[in-house]
Amino acid sequence: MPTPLLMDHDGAIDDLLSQLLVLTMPDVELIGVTVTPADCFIEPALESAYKLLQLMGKESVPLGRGDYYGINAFPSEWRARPEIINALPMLINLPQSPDPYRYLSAPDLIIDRLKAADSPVSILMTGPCSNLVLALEKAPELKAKIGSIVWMAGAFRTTGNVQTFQHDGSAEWNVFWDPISSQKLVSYELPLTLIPLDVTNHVPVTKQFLSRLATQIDHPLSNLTGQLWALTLDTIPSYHYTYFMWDILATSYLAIPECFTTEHVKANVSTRPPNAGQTYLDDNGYALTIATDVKTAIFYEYILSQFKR
Ligand code: AGV
Ligand code: CA
Repeated sequence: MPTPLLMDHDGAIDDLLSQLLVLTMPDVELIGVTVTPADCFIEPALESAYKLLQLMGKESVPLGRGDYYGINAFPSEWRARPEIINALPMLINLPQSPDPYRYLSAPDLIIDRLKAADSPVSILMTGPCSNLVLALEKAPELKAKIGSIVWMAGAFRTTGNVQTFQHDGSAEWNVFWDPISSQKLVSYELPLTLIPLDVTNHVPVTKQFLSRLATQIDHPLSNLTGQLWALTLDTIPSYHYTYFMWDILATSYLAIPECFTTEHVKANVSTRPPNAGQTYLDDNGYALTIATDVKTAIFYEYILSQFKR
């Protein structure tokens, strides 16, 4: 029996790549996708999410619309990038997607799907965690329906990737967007595994990887994902950032957990300047698991083989 999975993502290119990757996994049954308006604008991101479901023959998977906006907005230049995706040749002529304002709100879809589940649900988050926290505040009894949570978030023994005013650079963006919800989620002590920058720093999007992917171009998924990844190479501002396989690595954890080194820690989240959104180890904090290392060669091979289907 495949594990039921709820995915919440925030519409950036690697989030959409992650949604595709989930749809290639035989042991996972996607029971809902919710989108957070963080690293995206919500309407084009929901359209992309729907198109990718269509492409994989899974348009029956329900989508939920994130209506809650976090505390610290992502730069608009990043949020606008995914618009290009809907115009790619493999996606532009798919049947029109539904009006995004007809979808359930994201927390309501999460509640609905958890309620309906008759076995423990896995949750994958590749953006901020606000939708899940809103759902669990509204229906706390549904925590019992959650089997595990995997979240691309945080930075523990490495620097963060937020560079902005009133900030010391220690936070990772998915946590920084809504530090209050992040702190709440950690405080619930659910079976939570974070895939932080400590481990995603090991997996940049490399030309070598893209070149190998391009040799499989006869497979439509390799063709499309190769184009999506190519769009990430001019990430803004390029002198600061490399595009990493942040969300893709977190998603892979569902399928190849044995390739990761993990550690059980106690940790907490700061909600105030100068380090709002910093995730830090703290003996008086909350129990959670963090990934600290990954067998990178096996990981890249796994991605190449999934997109060869
Ligand atoms: O902090 C990593 C998270 C991941 O979920 N996102 C991108 C991934 O989807 C935010 C982010 C950090 N640096 C970025 C980001 C960049 N240069 N461009 C777009 N998003
Ligand atoms: Ca993301």
